[in-house]
Amino acid sequence: MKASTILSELGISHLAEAGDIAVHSPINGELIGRVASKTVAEVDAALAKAQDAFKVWRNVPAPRRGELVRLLGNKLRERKRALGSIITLETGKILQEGLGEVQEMIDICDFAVGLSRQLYGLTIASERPGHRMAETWHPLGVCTVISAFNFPAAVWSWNAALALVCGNAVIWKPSEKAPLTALAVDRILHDALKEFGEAPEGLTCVVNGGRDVGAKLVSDRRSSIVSATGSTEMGRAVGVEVARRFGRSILELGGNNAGIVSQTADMELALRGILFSAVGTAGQRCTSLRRLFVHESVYDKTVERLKTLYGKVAIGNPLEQGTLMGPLIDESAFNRMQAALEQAKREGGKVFGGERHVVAGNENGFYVRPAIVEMPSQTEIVLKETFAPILYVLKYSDFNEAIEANNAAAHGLSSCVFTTDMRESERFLSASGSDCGIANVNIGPSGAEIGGAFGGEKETGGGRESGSDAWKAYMRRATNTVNFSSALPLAQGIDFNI
Ligand code: UN1
Repeated sequence: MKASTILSELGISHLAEAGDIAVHSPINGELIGRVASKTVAEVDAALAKAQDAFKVWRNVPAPRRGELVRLLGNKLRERKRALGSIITLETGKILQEGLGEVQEMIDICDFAVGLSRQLYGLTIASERPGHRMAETWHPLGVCTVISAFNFPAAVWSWNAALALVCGNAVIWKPSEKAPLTALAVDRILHDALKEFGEAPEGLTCVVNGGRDVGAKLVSDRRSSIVSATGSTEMGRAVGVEVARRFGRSILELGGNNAGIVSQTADMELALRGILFSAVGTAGQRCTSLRRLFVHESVYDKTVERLKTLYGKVAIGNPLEQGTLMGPLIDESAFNRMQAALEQAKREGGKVFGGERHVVAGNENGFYVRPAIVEMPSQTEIVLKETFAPILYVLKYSDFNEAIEANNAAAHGLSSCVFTTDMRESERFLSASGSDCGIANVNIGPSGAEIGGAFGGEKETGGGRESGSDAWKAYMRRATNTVNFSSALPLAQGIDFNI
């Protein structure tokens, strides 16, 4: 499959011709497009336009706003294959996962359409006679979405689908490593907007660019909501900047996700779960499994079987059927992985795999064998998130100790336990169990459905996106008290008469 064919099928070849951002496919290093960065002045203009659009959009009834998102979902269904392919070309994830990412977009559109008729507020019993209390949810303003390379389309859609039905305008700053996917999605959205026919101009836009573009968006008060996905380092800077002006931020940062394999685990199921979450997407999901605590009685068997499975993983061109693991995003990701493995060795680790894997015809891609590293304890490197297919495996003897080990990481995104012992699973999910935003039983930590709130605690940033009541972060709440009596009783029984 040629990049130019996919780009023209998506109608963006003319947009991917000239500009300062060169896009190389991680599959083979080939230059597949060039995209122009916006200037700070252009970002300023986009913010002004988005704010004007918001002022119109907030008065469009929410179910009508849902219609735009319904049309977007339909267009995504039609373009699923082409969009999934450009995601694969640009990120190196296997086509199954590229298509899965588009499916995730379709799912959140469906969710948001339903939500557009369910932006419910509470009615509240007033303590005063002849009074009614209620809360109403209103649109907030411009929602700026900053997305990462590894989910270059789905993360935008979790935010945009919700933000749009909630009555906000949306500005998107994609990763510099995946600007073509963003242009393709923007093109599809443009078709939906055209068919919808009555959305204000400037309601949505893509602003490609580097740090200056990001900094402008983050510091400008017109970005009422900043939803940022990426590293903890980036999130720390964004969070502080947004807080400085009392804006609202939704942070979805890294994860150093763990799994526990109990002596009662269904081993076949556990092995499949571990493999998908540690090796899938070449370990480049924020939910990837990175630390595994195995009960001492099943430790040797688990490690041995994992090594056998790892040896069978088909590594290669992610566009080819049968491939389970594509390349890392770029050379620096490869270097970071190698440095982590070196440090693990220095810290007493026994490394299996992890070396560069040459794929014939794609010699410029950074393919690796996934690594299993047996560690004596949670050393410095184990407690660091390395965005690569490295699985640190450790032994435990007591379940409480395993929970503590799970919670020892600075991040708190996702976690899981493989067990058939109900006491263990319930303990893991309880208040004194996993401290993560996602805690699973007999499922790996990655591959969440959109229906649940997605995000995590501690250095993961605390934000929630996607399902459940995550929509509330995209709206402002007003508490209304209406007095329909002819008296004016004060709350708390205060007497204030002259
Ligand atoms: C991410 O890696 O940024 O739960 C998001 C998952 C996917 C989303 C991952 N649904 O693995």
